[in-house]
Amino acid sequence: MPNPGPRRWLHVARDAVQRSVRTAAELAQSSHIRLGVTGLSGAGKTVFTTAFAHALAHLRNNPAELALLDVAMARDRRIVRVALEEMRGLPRFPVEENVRKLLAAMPAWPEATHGLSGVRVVVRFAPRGLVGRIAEEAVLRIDIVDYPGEWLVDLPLLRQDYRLWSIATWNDLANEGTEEGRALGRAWREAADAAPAPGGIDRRALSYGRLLRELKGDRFGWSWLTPGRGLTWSEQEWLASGCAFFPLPPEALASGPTFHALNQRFNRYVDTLVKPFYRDHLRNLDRQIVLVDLLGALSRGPDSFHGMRRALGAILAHFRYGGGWRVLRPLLGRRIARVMVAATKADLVTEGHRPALRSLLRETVDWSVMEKLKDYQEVVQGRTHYAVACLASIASSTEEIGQHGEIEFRLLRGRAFGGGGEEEKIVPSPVPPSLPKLAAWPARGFKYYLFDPPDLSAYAESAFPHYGLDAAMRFLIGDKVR
Ligand SMILES: Nc1nc2c(ncn2[C@@H]2O[C@H](COP(=O)(O)OP(=O)(O)OP(=O)(O)O)[C@@H](O)[C@H]2O)c(=O)[nH]1
Ligand SMILES: [Mg+2]
Repeated sequence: MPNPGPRRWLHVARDAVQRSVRTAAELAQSSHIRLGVTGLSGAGKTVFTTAFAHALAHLRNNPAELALLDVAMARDRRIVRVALEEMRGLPRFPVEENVRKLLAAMPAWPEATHGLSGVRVVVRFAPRGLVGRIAEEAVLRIDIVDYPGEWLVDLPLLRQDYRLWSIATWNDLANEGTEEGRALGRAWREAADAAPAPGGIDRRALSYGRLLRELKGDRFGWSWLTPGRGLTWSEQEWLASGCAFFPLPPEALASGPTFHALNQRFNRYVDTLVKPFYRDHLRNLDRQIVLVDLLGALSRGPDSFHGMRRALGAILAHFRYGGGWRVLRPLLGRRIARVMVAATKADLVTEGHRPALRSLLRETVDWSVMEKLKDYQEVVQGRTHYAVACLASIASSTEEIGQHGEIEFRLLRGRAFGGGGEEEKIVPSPVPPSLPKLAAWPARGFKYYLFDPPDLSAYAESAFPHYGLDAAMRFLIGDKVR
């Protein structure tokens, strides 16, 4: 009788080799993406993240309807399963709760974000090609962090100290924006033209906070004023943080107890709030979508539009682009390999105006690469893939043809914003294809109207109606699901 010992040993060895080849193949095909969703407050980050996670979670259910990622992949049913998980150390981003509110009989947009939260979307799929023959399954993990847009505006503080910040802010309050906004800034400066005694610091901080709110509000929409938490926190939270600061007149920026106290508060704010936020959630991104609410800024007027442009420019200077090789990451840190810049809420204009929206976006974002994107919607520069797009994460309107006498025109139909479900028809303003100059702003302004979300009850198990979400997903993660 042959001795079974060596043969059994051979079987065990072969199984072990096969298993490790399979694991290596799965690992080679698996990836982990930190997807940065970047945008000022109200740009559409929370709606995007909700729609993105909801679409992926139901990718298996509606392959035909959704041209997401790679059509063949969905059609071949190669998506094995998708799960939404928490990210360690962060409260869970409430995808399900946001979806529930959107699916309700009286659907509602998610509320403005007040703190940090995160979600990990885990996509298990059957890889294609040689790897597919060896490995049964690969995994794509996508991490997204949501935060209040106001926190982004603080990034320039990382490169300033209190003295520099104070001089620049004091100056901007009187010289930026339109005359009406400036008048408000000047009035505050006149009332605050000397350093307060140490006992009056908190009172002055509160009055600066109120000025920020007024200038940030719909009337002016100055989105670049700092500190951002002065806007998102209540007055009590702001004072209790021990970080409530404000600018002093330049001649008061000498030593003295008030200057010293404000300097300390500024440093505490940057060290305990701005730096950790940047280090933990913004510095090490792999992919990024920059959401820009051009239509909202145009509607609010020139202060808002040009202020948004300025804030965006200062923020984007803090991200590191350049893609790069995985093996060099420990040495060089992560760099963003793919970035899409998208004009959000594109459903608030008719289709014919979206090319103008895209071209306005190219001029608004002050990157040299945007020039190349004039002719192409995607380019590669310095090992980073760039794309420019129009996006409606959730389309709230449908387009119709209206008639006035002999003349036909395009209009939008949707549920009036805050109108209890009432439908209305709207003709939005044309979109200016290039930067409107402050002095040449149209007298009646630009009018784009928000809608309430539409009836989404049919979409509990499938992606919401959208414009361009599939293209965004394909660009941002499609190459990782092969
Ligand atoms: N029509 C339409 N409206 C949208 C869309 N995305 C966002 N909105 C509108 O814009 C508002 C703000 O969107 P959010 O996603 O909350 O914005 P955010 O960037 O998270 O803002 P913060 O949390 O304040 O930083 C929503 O309440 C909607 O009214 C969209 O895809 N289509
Ligand atoms: Mg939000």
